Amino acid sequence: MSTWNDPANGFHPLSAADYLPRARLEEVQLQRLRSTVALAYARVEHFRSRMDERGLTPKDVQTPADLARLPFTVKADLRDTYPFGLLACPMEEVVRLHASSGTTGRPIVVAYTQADIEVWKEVMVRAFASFGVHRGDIIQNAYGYGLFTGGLGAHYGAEALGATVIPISGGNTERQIMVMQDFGATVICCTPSYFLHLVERAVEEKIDFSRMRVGVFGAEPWSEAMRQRIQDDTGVRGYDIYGLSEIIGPGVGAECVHQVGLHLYEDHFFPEIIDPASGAVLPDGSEGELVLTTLSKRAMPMIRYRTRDVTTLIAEPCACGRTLRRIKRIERRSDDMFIIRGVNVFPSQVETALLRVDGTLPHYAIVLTREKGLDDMEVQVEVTAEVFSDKMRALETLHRNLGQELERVLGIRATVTLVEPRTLARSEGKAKRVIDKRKI
Ligand code: DLL
Repeated sequence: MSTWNDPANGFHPLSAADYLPRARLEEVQLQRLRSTVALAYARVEHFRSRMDERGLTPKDVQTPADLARLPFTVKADLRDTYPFGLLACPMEEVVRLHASSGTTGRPIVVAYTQADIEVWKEVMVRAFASFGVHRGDIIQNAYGYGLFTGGLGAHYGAEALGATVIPISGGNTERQIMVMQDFGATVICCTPSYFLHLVERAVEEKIDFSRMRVGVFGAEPWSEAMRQRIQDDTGVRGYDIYGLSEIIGPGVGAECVHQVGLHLYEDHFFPEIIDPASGAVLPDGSEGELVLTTLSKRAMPMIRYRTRDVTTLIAEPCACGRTLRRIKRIERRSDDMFIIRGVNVFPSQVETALLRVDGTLPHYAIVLTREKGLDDMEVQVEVTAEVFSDKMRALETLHRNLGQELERVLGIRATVTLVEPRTLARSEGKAKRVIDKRKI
């Protein structure tokens, strides 16, 4: 069905799956949904026991509406089954592992069979094609390579598209700018905030952006104002790409050239929008939390995964002719996770790190700032009265230990500020830990 790799498609490979009549798409979805539920029930103890508790078997899922009878899966389920408890295939069939932040000290792990990698490649090719990226393009892939899904996800898609990939990974701004110029990159893949930082530096150094056409921006929220700034200042058209490790990585959905919402690859991922408080499924057009069920994943099928990303499903047809429904850009989450330099951070992870170090109190505040496009995170933490009254050396040791522990848990550096006892605000009810001063 998918023709993205058919040479007869010519310069702009487009996938037939993007344009399926809705009725046909829904048939494909239903068939894949039923086999996913059957696979999860047969092979994954966690899903089987959750369904058994409700007296459900895979036969109870006959229509997409029946999906709402199944329990949700949440990040904590991946933590509790760490590392391989949700695998639906023998380990020998797993060809790749990735990981993402958990809510405490441990990451969550995701696994792929070769067939899963093929699906991932396919959706990434479809995303690149919908941005007008093609064979002949030179793609500077500045998403991080490694356990993060961004680097390798974009890489495999870009290669399968037939484009030239520069696997530069994240960071090292000087080198990014040099490569951008000397290799003549026409496309860049990175977080939108990092691109802003690159632009700031490049403008200072009078770098010419005229060869670069397209930016593939995702992994963190960004605004329409930010897109306009990028497009006006550089002439690079910025496209939004969405995804999450638990579902596959980048390529769950992507904009088309009209830039009016992200088309979801509904033949591989089944979306629902729910009320985050009650869990009730909401109709198209309502704002709520996006819940996704994978339709073709084999190593780690995911049933009704609560993404915590808040958006709206748009069913109206798009001018591009794709029949895939769209989601509005994701501006916020229904939990307290924030993203800094592309890394997901939960305040509970910060707390885990702080509590591992003696001499601190569980009172802290996290201040996020953005200077010249570069995000910074400051952790203000109250010290105990004994440490406070003690010698400078004790404070310095504490300061260093906190910095090291935070970096160990989060994988990124933070500025640590020690403050006097009883100086940070206490809140009644749910504590507000994060002070986000980043503008756009
Ligand atoms: O960020 C995958 C990715 C890589 C997407 C590169 C796009 C480009 P995780 O590290 O698991 O995976 O983080 C997933 O990041 O639940 C959202 O909260 C946020 N996020 C991802 N894309 C967007 C976007 C990758 N386009 C979490 N807009 C998700 C807003 C995004 N938030």
